[in-house]
Amino acid sequence: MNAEKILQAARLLADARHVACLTGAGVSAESGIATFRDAQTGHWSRFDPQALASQAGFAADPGLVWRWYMDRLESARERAEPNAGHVALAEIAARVPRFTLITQNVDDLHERAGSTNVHHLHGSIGRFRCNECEREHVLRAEERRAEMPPQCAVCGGLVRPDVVWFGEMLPRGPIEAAWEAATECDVMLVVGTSGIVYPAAQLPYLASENGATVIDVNPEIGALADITDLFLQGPSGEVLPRLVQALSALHKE
Ligand code: BJW
Ligand code: ZN
Repeated sequence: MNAEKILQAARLLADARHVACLTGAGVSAESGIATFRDAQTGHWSRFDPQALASQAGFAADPGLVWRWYMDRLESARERAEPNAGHVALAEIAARVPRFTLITQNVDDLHERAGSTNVHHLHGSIGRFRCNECEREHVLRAEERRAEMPPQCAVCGGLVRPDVVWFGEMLPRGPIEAAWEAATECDVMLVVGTSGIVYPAAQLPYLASENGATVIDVNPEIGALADITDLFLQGPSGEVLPRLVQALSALHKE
């Protein structure tokens, strides 16, 4: 990653009034959490995450979907720690007048790295609700190990993680906050997303149409290439700390 591009990005952040940041699975990759479209590892490599993360997948095999989420919950909550990329985003937030963090991730690594007010577009892997009546379900330890999802105490429906599957609506609060930030920001920092899942992928377009500069941090050139003004190629755990360093140096000038 060339130092001139890092400095250019730091200058854009230093001059911004409002930075909106959209993160995807790539920001958690260096914490050991598998992304969706990169190769899955181990037991789960035989299954298509896009098929599992759907109402049809749950109906076809609720036990399989339940085990997938329980394994992912364990890796996200018990094995994974925030990485240098998550920490750097919390540090950038502290150095700009306004920072809105929008994530597609269902883990809580941004919060654990010190970010506050995180808008989770696709829900949280640590909350549960009934698939029928939507009532919240507090998960018991033995239910985590079970082969089948628990049943709702009220209606008997199957319990599922409070995440957004394909074909489902995104939660109103986070999507409204994200839309407003994308419309108003002067810099849109996109980190670790393939940019192919909508409506989240619309946000950088919206920001660009409204005059914001789009900075993309990713090891691979992806679907957002057309509207990216500055591409910082590399893993976010390496690129973002360098951006923080450059931003701090500018503040001291
Ligand atoms: C690194 C890295 C490192 C690696 N550092 N980077 C308009 C057009 C076309 C289709 C649609 C549309 N509107 C809606 C749709 C349908 C659908 C959709 O988008 N389909 C597409 C596949 C085409 N969208 C929906 O259904 C959404 N709902 C909706 O629109 O409701 C209205 C509606 C209802 C009914 C009918 C029609 C409309 C809901 C989408 C929900 C997505 N849910 C999931 C699962 C969440 C729960 C769970 O975690 O299990 O969300 S799917 C999955 O994809 C997950 C992710 O949040 C999401 C995005 O993936 P992400 O984060 O970008 O990860 P990857 O793996 O794709 O990419 C990783 C990236 O990281 C790569 O670029 C790597 O290079 C990079 N990377 N290492 C930095 N170290
Ligand atoms: Zn119920």
